[in-house]
Amino acid sequence: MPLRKLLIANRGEIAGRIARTCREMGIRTVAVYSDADRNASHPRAADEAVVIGESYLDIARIIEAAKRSGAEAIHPGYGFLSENAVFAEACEHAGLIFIGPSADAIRSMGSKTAARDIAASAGVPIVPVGLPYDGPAGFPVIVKASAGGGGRGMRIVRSRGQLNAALESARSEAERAFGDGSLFIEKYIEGARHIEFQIFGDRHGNVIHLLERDCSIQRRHQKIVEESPSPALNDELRTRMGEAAVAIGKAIGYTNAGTVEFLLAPSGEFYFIEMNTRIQVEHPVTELITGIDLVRLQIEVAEGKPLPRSPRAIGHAIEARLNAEDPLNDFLPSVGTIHVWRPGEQVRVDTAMEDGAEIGIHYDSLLAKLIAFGRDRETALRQLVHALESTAVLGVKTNREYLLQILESEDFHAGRADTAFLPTPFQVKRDYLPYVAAGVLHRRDGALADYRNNPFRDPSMKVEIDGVAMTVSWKRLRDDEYEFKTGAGAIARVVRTHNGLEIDSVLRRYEVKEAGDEIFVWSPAGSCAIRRLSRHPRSEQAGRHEAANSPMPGQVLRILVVVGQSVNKGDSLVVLEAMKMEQTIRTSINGVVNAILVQQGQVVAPGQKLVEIGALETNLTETDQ
Ligand code: MV4
Repeated sequence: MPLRKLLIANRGEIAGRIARTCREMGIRTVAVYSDADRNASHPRAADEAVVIGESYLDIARIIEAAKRSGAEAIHPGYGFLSENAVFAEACEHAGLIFIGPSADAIRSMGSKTAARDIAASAGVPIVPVGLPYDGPAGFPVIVKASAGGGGRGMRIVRSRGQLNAALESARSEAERAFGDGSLFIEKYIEGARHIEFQIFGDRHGNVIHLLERDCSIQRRHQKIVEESPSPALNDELRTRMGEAAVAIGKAIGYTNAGTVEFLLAPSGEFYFIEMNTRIQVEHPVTELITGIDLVRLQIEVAEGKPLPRSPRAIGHAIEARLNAEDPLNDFLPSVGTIHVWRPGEQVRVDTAMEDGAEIGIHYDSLLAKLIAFGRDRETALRQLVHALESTAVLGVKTNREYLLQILESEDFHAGRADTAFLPTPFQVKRDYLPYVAAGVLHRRDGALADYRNNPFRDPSMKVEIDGVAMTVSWKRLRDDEYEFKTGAGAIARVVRTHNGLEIDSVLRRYEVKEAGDEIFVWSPAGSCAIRRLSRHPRSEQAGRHEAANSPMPGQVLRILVVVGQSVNKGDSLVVLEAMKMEQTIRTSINGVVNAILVQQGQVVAPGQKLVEIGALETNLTETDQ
């Protein structure tokens, strides 16, 4: 019986994406949204929507919403409950079709060690395991959490001396992340690439693969650039890895969409590492080269339809994940209002963003996926770079320039990027004058341009950009012509025109948005947030106190100190969480905890004081401490 109504148990870009395919299929959709997502865009992407309270993990509320709305099926998307066997079972028990694999398949692949055993039994190569008792020959190894994936609880260990500490820290991280601290150890494959195969199983025993995706470019195990096909595979290797992926699917009678992850060693040997039993963030690159809508195929397989024959692929697709994070501040999350949202054109854009969208700390940092398709890799790459350069986001910091740095690097261009390619430190050598000139001159009313607090001096402004404080002054030469200077001596002649700013004879367009004490400036060459600083430097705090401030917006997860406790430089004080990432705040001085200014669970803003430390009265010199 063809489906008529489907509930999407997810949010953000994937919710809108699933709704789009359902609309094309003539299936009515029900969205669910949390209290924090009341004004998000995804509820409007569906035919109707139901509020489900605090969390997208509330199985009872989601099932109840499906029953009340008359939905016959639930699509979990990715993340949240998408690999939760209990949820899959709850759907079936409620008479709802779960758009995904069986609960048993989810369960069997949920344990990384059980998954390895299944792969080995299917004759698929797995990474050699075991403690390297036979001396240094066994190193390096990698410690992994049996219950985890995606890098949580993972440690690379290069010598015996590091092993115990690594096991201890991996165990506690795995305990915290998965409630299960059990670990296993593998031989670490140096310079490996992360190659994953999309597989599909139907309810007639067929299992096919839809080729591979190269996901080697990850930052702290978060994928940021993915492509298909992989520049590292030849047809022979592709055939063997595809057969291995299908063999694993067949070994467990897999149905619906799944992804088999491999490591490809520089030697050309490949090893199974884990299997994901859901649709993945990066599925669009597979869709663009095969011409198959994977969400449509998921629904058709769930309706009992047979799979198509394995597709022939054409061309090349590359995806970049645009995140709300600050590459110049350790990629900490960036929150705020999206005053201007204008993604690049000529590429596929999967997003839930729009002008005025609020970016908070509760959900992950993904703003959009930009996916370019071309007849070959160079064409796709050129299109993606162009689209990213013309993507304007004003109101939050993003990794746009970082993505451009990766895509334009020689290693990426040559297809040499393996898992060790990152973290290339993000360098930005920017001439800030054009951005400040754009910020000052964007107000036609001259409110900033003519601002001066001293009639005998040129107008000037004290600002901070990318964490660098500077004073910029300017003077009007004639009509719309100005001369701008920085305290460091940089100078530029700027003419304001209707087409943008002509700076030292080069015309560029800028987009500017003021919000509070920040001026967001965007140009194709780059974007930045200019924070206006008060003219009078803050009175130096008495040297006796220091407040540990929050470096980012977040929620207080754990408070690790008590009032009166002595602390040494580098000791952990508070753990914050934002966008599913934990950040430990440490003290930068020796002292005693004078006051704890926050409570567990409290949401804090960037710069907010968390803990006050009284400096120790000591004449110890730095070297003695
Ligand atoms: C590995 C590995 C090398 N050797 N296992 C990363 C998360 C999960 N998907 C599996 N991952 C890896 N497992 C062995 N035996 C390399 C990765 C890996 C990786 C490791 C460190 C830093 C970045 C990485 C990116 C992709 C894969």
